[in-house]
Amino acid sequence: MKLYVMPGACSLASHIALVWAAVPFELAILGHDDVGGEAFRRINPKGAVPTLVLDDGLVITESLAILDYIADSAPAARLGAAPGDLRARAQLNESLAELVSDVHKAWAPFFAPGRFATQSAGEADAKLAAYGQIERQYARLEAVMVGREWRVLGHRTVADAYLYVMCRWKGMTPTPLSAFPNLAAFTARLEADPGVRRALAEEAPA
Ligand SMILES: N[C@@H](CCC(=O)N[C@@H](CS)C(=O)NCC(=O)O)C(=O)O
Repeated sequence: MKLYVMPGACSLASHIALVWAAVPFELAILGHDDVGGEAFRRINPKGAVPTLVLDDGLVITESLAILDYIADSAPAARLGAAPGDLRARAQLNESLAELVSDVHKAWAPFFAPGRFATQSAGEADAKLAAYGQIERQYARLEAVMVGREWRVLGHRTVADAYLYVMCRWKGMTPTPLSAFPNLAAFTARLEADPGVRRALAEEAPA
């Protein structure tokens, strides 16, 4: 299978998950222009990463679907719920849905303020409003992580890969991640993880 990513983007979570899953994959590293370009839109018309293309040609988009697929394809790696454990699956999906929707989307006015203002003068305000939304999301995640090593299920899952990426992004806002000690400790643990280190190295510019 082939995973399309942009360095440091939300696609890093799928990249980490594939490394943890220990399944063979090819990595395609794209820049912003490639992601929005015509050639890539023929693969994923949404022009977004992550995009996973299976060996039989099936294209899977959306982090939640990709992470779920990776977890299910490598049961031995225990990155998801145990087969048939509906309660655990619901908990995992709940945490993933919250990360890919509420948390990721809180960043939208930060990354693309122009989409949230009708005049360029409003863009700075859109960004400021984003900080408020972002703080609320991270305060909630911080509370969830009190006394927990992993985001959900009591063991490492694909949700940890995504939470890690969201924690990395926090450094781009006025309030640093260190203001959230449980998230900072989680991030430090993941930064020491060999799979995370490999994925980061693979995405680092040559
Ligand atoms: N709903 C999608 C969102 C994917 C998304 O927004 N990806 C961003 C990177 S984090 C992207 O590809 N943006 C296009 C660009 O920046 O050109 C998912 O969860 O996978």
